[in-house]
Amino acid sequence: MAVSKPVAVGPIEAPEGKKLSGAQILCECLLKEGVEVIFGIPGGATLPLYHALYEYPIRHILVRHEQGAAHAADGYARATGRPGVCFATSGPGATNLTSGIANACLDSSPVVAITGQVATPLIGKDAFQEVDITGITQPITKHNYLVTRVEDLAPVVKEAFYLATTGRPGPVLIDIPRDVQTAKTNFGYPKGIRLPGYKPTLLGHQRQIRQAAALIGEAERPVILAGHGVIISGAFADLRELAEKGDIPVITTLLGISSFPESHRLSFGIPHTICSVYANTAVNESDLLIAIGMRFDDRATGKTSHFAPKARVIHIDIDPAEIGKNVRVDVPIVGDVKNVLMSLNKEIALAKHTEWVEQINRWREQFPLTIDTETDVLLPQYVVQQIYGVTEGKATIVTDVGQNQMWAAQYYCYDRPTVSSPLGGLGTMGFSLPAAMGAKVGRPDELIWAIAGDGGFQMNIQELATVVQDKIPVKVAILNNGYLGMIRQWQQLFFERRYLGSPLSGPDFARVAEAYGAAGFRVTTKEEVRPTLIKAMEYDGPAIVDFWVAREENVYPMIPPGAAAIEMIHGPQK
Ligand SMILES: Cc1ncc(C[n+]2csc(CCOP(=O)(O)OP(=O)(O)O)c2C)c(N)n1
Repeated sequence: MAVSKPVAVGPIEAPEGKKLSGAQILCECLLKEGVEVIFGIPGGATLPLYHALYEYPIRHILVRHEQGAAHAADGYARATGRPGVCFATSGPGATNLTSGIANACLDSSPVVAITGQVATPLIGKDAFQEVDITGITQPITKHNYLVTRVEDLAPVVKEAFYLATTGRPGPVLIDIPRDVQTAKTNFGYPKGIRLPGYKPTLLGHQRQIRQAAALIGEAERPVILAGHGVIISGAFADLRELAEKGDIPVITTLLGISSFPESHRLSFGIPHTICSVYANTAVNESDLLIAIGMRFDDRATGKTSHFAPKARVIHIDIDPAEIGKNVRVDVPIVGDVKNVLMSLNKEIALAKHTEWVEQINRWREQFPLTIDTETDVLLPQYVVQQIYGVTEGKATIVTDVGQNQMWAAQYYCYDRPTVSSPLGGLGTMGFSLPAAMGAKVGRPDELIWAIAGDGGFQMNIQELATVVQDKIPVKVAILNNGYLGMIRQWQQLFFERRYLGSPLSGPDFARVAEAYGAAGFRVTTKEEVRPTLIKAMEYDGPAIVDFWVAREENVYPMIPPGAAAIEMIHGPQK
């Protein structure tokens, strides 16, 4: 089993004069880091931690499955910009965290996961509930630690929070054996960090910024591709300035949704395997892509060899490992998005691309995202539109994965920065309820709607107990189509309609919600949608609305597997 020591330790504050146990030291450190809440489940290997935590002013929220703890910490982190913390015991508690940790890793979310481990003399002996969680999570964390000496604990925690939140954020795991939790030492919290091998580049290189400005000046059909990095670095105003000054159309990735107001005249949707025709066409025809805080995920590009064939590429990202990883780049700029955009905006001249913007508008008119407004059938797109209408666009939307996620991306208009947190990279079913719970805990004044499919909702349905017990008034819309809908859509379009494994039964979700102590509603007609949404929002507690939507509705446009973005299937015109 790998043993990590803190790589470097800054000066330690004067000890406070008394010895503390490892468990108390952890709590002191969490307080120093400003942690206000922990999502977790206790076990034998974390009981000393819980014993100590009892005396500290940090809220503990008992989840019903550790995957829920990791997603809640992730949802909290996305909603607040502060690190989210989860606790799990050794063995199965720790392994249950892993989907949530991997999800946070792929989406650059600062989660600090703390696990109990068997006592150090038992490590490597296949002791009861022993797993090598640092080994298991090595590829899905930004860094992880097994703390074998109580003296190392405070510096490790300091480093863990620093690593999780700086540079490209990501999850960090700290594994603490039981005997380290009970051993005592003088407590002191390091004031600083010295990590010689870890120095995120924050300022972009001026020469490359000037080169980028020159390319922008020459471009006739430029497109900005804005990603999650814009949100993480809080560069909303800077992105808007770049777009407006250069008159450049903006397309956001799935994780970049809300980085640019979608009602803006220069906003043109999302390029994706499943999203808007005009966004994919604009990228295909563009002569300059300005990719900002995004990583050219295959779902954004389709077949990369055919991606944006006419464009030169400027790529701005804080993580140098992303540059040139998936697509060829002409001008790389490594740095924090906000810093780079501030410098770039000083270099670029006022420009107009009237004809190009009009051309994309014509594509939008030609291939609009439309829904059949005449039908009496309850369409999932209609439900999302109504959620937008009732919330006046002011809700934080947390989605699950599948068709529901795509409709939430297409039919809610995201105008406010930082408020949406759809999951991107791992696509973990079961994310929405626990992540919405974490977001609501972090931003109690925010209206939080989770949008889920009936499949994904059943994957972490148990967290209904948590939101009821802890009085966390999230609202959940289940787009219930009786299928693992996205899977059925693929089977229909590419696998000869062999619907094996996709038809799905479920409980009466409204009654399940009530059984847990939440409010539950079922909606089967269009007329009921709006009044029921209002009732759910007026209810002073968690509320679940089960929408019985059209069973075989598809998400369009869609790029077939292995195809280029431009080869998308448009779907029937409505
Ligand atoms: C944990 C996990 N298992 C399997 C999948 C594969 N998968 C992707 S979408 C999907 C269907 C989701 O169905 P549902 O939650 O009902 O949502 P819908 O597509 O109908 O909106 C599945 C099974 C996944 N993304 N995550």
